[in-house]
Amino acid sequence: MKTAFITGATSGIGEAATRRFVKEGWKVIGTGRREDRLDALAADLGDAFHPMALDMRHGNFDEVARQAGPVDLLLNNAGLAPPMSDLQNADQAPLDTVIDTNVSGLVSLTRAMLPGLIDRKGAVVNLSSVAATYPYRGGAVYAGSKAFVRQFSLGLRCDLQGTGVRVTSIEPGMVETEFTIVRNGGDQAASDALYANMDPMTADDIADTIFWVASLPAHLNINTLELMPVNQAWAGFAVHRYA
Ligand code: NDP
Ligand code: 8X3
Repeated sequence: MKTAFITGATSGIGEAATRRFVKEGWKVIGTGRREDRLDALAADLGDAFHPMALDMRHGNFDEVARQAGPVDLLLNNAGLAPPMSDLQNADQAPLDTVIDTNVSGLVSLTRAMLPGLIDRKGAVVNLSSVAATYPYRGGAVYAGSKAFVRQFSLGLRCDLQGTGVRVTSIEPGMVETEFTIVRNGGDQAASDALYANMDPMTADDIADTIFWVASLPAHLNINTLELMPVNQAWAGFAVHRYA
């Protein structure tokens, strides 16, 4: 039986991927901070699901890797965005949370899991974002964290050449999950407004894509994969005009 280690299994894309991989006969070790959600998943999914409470900001990642054992897939999905704000008006603490989670935790966990992934000739799938490539106002730290994830993924491919381990950066646009609720401090209405009347992608859309990437033949590596809802595209350049 193949094993996937999925961070952020308590919600959104990570939960959908957990359900998809279990349905396909994989064992899934799923992490997150909300233990009640991990317990609910365990009750629902049975023996194939192994919950592991983990805060990406301060995990003992060597111990996590020891407990997990070798895995066939590391899905680095846990992540979040700080409230939208120009940096000159932003509080520091939410920015630190994002960098510690999206960047530092992801690197530390990946480093610790690599020996087991090399043993299994497994795959690393990292959740980046279209924000890595297309900046927007108020999102500099989030975009920067996701640009790190993208470039880290490409660099990791170089380091792992010859090991058989594959690395993919998945870069979605708008997916309706708890992402925007979290970004807006729990404001469900703000999330509803963002995704209204535009058919956002679903967590299942991204889970299907991740499963497809993980199921490709061992000689084939998807380097980066960018997805958007049809109704999302790019804005033009912003031009400031003086009075
Ligand atoms: P959700 O908010 O629904 O899920 C985020 C997950 O990350 C939760 O399971 C949460 O678990 C976990 N998480 C957050 N912070 C931490 C932490 N410090 N330690 C451990 N786990 C943490 O959002 P999505 O499913 O949408 O997001 C998943 C990934 O996809 C993120 O990396 C996001 O940046 C990325 N993404 C999302 C897009 C979107 O439009 N939704 C688009 C592009 C990329 P818990 O709170 O229990 O710890
Ligand atoms: C978030 C994607 O398009 O909502 O990673 O900014 S988007």
